[in-house]
Amino acid sequence: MNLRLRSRMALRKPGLIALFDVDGTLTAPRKGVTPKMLKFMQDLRKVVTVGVVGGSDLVKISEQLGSTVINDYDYVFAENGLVAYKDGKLVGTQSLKTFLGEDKIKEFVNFTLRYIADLDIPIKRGTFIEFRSGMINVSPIGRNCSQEERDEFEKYDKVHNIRPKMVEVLRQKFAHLNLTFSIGGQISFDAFPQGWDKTYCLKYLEEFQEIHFFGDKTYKGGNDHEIYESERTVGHTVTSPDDTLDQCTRLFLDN
Ligand code: M1P
Repeated sequence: MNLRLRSRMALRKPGLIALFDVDGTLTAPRKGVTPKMLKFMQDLRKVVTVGVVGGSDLVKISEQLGSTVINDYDYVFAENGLVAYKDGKLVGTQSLKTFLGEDKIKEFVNFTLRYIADLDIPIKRGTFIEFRSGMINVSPIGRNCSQEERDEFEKYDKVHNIRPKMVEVLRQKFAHLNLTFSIGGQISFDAFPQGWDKTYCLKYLEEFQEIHFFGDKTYKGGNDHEIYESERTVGHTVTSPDDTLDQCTRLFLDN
């Protein structure tokens, strides 16, 4: 960090952090950040500490927010904070493999793949299960569908409830694993142990008394709900990246 940046940051309001979800909050779903938002975040970082917390893994967050993301924000929490970076350095990871063990993971993967095999949806592609550090991501259409196919699936799912129905079946079948299922994006859902939702990242933010969280899926069942509701945060619901920009300007820059 250069000296000018360091001295500007010394003026930032202590004890306060602005924490942002990614899809629908900083960017359009699974799309790249706009130059306007990038510039805004740089300006905001001069007055408050900033962080991002996404459901996606770091590869996807970097595709969307840029390859320098871990240095562009004070905190970057991938996979809900199960993979955590502070000041560009990895400060913690959680392992689903260690937590659940291979047998339970295999049971889950086998059942889920069979369920998808029997699913009658218009198109299927590849990568139906993505195993991550702290969660399993399941996509009925397959993660390597095109953008157009992704948008079509999202529309189809809204009518036919493919994901909610599948989640209900898995929730019952794997009740003994105490998993949380979260539909955070367009084509998939995440499965992780209870408590490994976005509130998980708060354990890295003990030094902050005022944590402003901004997210679009703050409703019950959305993947921003728990952190939005947490008594440790001041929750803000946004409707788009532009709304994030407006709300933050009013809160942090207009005085
Ligand atoms: O917005 C967060 C979600 O983004 C992706 O969802 P999808 O590919 O379904 O649009 C995934 O990375 C998912 O894990 C994440 O929660």
